[in-house]
Amino acid sequence: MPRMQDIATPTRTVQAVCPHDCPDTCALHVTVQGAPGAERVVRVVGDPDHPPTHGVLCTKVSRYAERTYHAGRVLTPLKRLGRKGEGRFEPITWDEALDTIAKRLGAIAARNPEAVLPYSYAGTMGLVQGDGMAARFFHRLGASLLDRTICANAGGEALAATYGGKLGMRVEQFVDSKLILIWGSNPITSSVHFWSFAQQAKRAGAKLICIDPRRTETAEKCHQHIAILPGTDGALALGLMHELIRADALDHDYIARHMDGWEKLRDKALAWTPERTAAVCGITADEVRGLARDYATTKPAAIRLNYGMQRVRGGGNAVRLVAMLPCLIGAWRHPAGGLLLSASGAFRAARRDVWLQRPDLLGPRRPRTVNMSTIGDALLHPGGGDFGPKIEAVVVYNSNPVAVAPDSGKVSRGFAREDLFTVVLEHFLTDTADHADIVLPATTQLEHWDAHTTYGHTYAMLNRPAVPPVGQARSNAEIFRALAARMGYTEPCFADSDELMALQAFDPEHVDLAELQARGWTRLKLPEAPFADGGFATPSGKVVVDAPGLGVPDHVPNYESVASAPELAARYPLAMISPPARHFMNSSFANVDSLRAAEKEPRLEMHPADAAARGIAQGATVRVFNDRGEYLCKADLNGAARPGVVNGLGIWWRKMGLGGTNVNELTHQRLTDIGRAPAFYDCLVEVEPC
Ligand SMILES: Nc1nc2c(c(=O)[nH]1)N[C@H]1C(S)=C(S)[C@@H](COP(=O)(O)OP(=O)(O)OC[C@H]3O[C@@H](n4cnc5c(=O)[nH]c(N)nc54)[C@H](O)[C@@H]3O)O[C@H]1N2
Ligand SMILES: Nc1nc2c(c(=O)[nH]1)N[C@H]1C(S)=C(S)[C@@H](COP(=O)(O)OP(=O)(O)OC[C@H]3O[C@@H](n4cnc5c(=O)[nH]c(N)nc54)[C@H](O)[C@@H]3O)O[C@H]1N2
Ligand code: SF4
Ligand SMILES: [Mo]
Repeated sequence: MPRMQDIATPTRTVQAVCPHDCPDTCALHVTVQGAPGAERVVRVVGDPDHPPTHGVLCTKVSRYAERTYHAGRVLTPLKRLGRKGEGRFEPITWDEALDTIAKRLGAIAARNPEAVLPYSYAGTMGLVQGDGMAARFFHRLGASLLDRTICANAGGEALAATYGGKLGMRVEQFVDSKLILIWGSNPITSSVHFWSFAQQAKRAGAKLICIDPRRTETAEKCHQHIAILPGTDGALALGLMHELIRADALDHDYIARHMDGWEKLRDKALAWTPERTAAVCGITADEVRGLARDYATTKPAAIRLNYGMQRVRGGGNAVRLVAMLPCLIGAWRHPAGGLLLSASGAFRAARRDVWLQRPDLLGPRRPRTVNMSTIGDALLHPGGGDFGPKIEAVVVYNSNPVAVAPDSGKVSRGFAREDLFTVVLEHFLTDTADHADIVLPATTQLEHWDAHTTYGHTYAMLNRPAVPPVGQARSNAEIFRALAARMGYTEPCFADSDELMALQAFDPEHVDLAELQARGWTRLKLPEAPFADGGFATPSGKVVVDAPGLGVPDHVPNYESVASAPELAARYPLAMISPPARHFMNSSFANVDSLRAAEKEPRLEMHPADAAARGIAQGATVRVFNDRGEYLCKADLNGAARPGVVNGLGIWWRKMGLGGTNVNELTHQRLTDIGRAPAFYDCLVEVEPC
């Protein structure tokens, strides 16, 4: 907000990028005001010239100044005073903080560097403040590697097994689609710019169909909503194939030239009649037939898949099956046909990962890999056997695992271990930071350099710092650079500045660096219709049906569902999904008052019949529980939940929850069929009034 004395002060605008784990990766214009050295951000708006995001921001990031100048911002290094988790700290100097950390990590690494674990995800998706200098540091140390599976790995590896990479339609092309299946995706919440393209298509006559267990705000605005049971998308895809075969709606020429092994899948699909499909998916046979008819006859047909459908046991197989549908009808022939889950593979050649991350600093060492999705079990492991050494130190940046990782009762017990040395680089005292021995104040996107790729469009992006660091904050890269110096690492790469790393993050062969620096963004040179004539990124150039090590895809039922686990369902009969809250970004923004006010309070959407059977009224406080734990929240009978399914919206900070837990107290650590990812939406619970 402008202060009175600044009203007359001239402003300037800085070109920036939204850092969040959102497919849209908006270009930002940051307005700065004040004398040099004392500048403040007064406004954050979208860049109207950036084609995929055209000047519009979501509510969350238009409040970015509020987040940056939040009273709860960590402004100095902190040392823990109370018990782990209590959140009591005292300020210390940077020297004391860095010396303490270097001494502890050095001592552990002298015994076995694999006992040190870096833990990070996509608090920022930047190439510099993500795994740039941090990766160099941990490679040089020889720390354990982290398997970054928590979000997109089931779908990502499934797509790679099918198309050869995370590749798909150009998002701008959806405006010309005539049928759009919005499948496991709630773009009004999670990708507003895709939604605006879909709206344009709708105005031009396209039909929009949403396939989602929840009646989302997006489902409300589509022509049709098919409310399938969680974890049954693979069955629905097979049922659609059955109908495409039966109606002979297949593009035989496209299949013959660009698919490898269709016959093997064809036999499987023939067993999935509309009746069988409907029974598994919890919908009607007419819905299956109608959807197949629309998909076979409306051209061009496009599928916007998102990661919602792959957070179940069979999520990888389901994505493989859905990804084959556009090949069967030759939808890829048209630029506005095909499928988009993630386009991040388009940047593979453009980003200079090896230079940024320097895996060569490992030398001959081959550290073990720890899966971030099972961090609860990993921290509680006594060490030994296949696991390797007990984890003695964790360095967390860009992530809030105590809130976001599954089975969080175990995660918080792991982080509460008195013998664990924990360092957290953060903006705020999150649930995870509360467990730290040392908290280090990190800069936000408005205070540091970065370079960005994205998974929702195909522009390379550059973020310039708008203001100097707030308080004593330092960028992640600056912190790891300083730690490297304390540890005595003398390789010249530890002297690279943030600015140099951001400006050199892309390969000039693939990215127009002059345009990137001048405008803040530049489009990758890619074909309008990527697979119009095949050319998939697989070794054969064809879509792979029978993938090495994976076989022919099939419907894989949930670990936990009424159909697949009847004994468990006798005690816990409701399937719970926990999709994103509109005003939060995972657990980020849960502490921004205006956004939390918009979300009101932790809630569980229930179907009125499921609520009535349990004596639960609208707004009542309920106890949601299973063998793993309990979560207290408010029942919301708003019409969004289908019978048998409850929706626990958003990842609230545990300490804001009525009972000190959040929805992940109920989720488990079993992994998906492909990609070693969490099955957050594969979860049975019971609910009672409280
Ligand atoms: N506002 C907001 N935006 C976000 C996020 C956020 O937390 N808040 N998170 C960001 C992140 S980290 C990511 S990875 C992206 C994408 O994150 P996604 O989680 O893919 O986000 P959504 O687009 O909300 O889509 C998920 C949808 O899938 C539905 N769903 C759940 N289970 C199933 C199922 O078994 N089958 C089907 N068909 N649907 C199912 C849910 O009800 C939900 O509507 O969004 C990003 N954008
Ligand atoms: N039940 C359930 N659980 C889920 C999901 C779900 O749908 N349901 N979604 C899952 C998904 S898709 C994802 S991606 C994960 C997300 O999990 P996380 O990646 O952990 O995401 P956030 O909760 O947003 O936490 C990011 C943290 O990074 C910090 N941060 C941001 N920028 C910087 C920076 O520049 N430097 C430093 N040091 N810190 C920074 C923020 O303040 C924030 O606390 O959660 C997963 N968990
Ligand atoms: S969170 Fe997504 S929609 Fe919002 S500003 Fe960032 S990139 Fe844009
Ligand atoms: Mo994610």
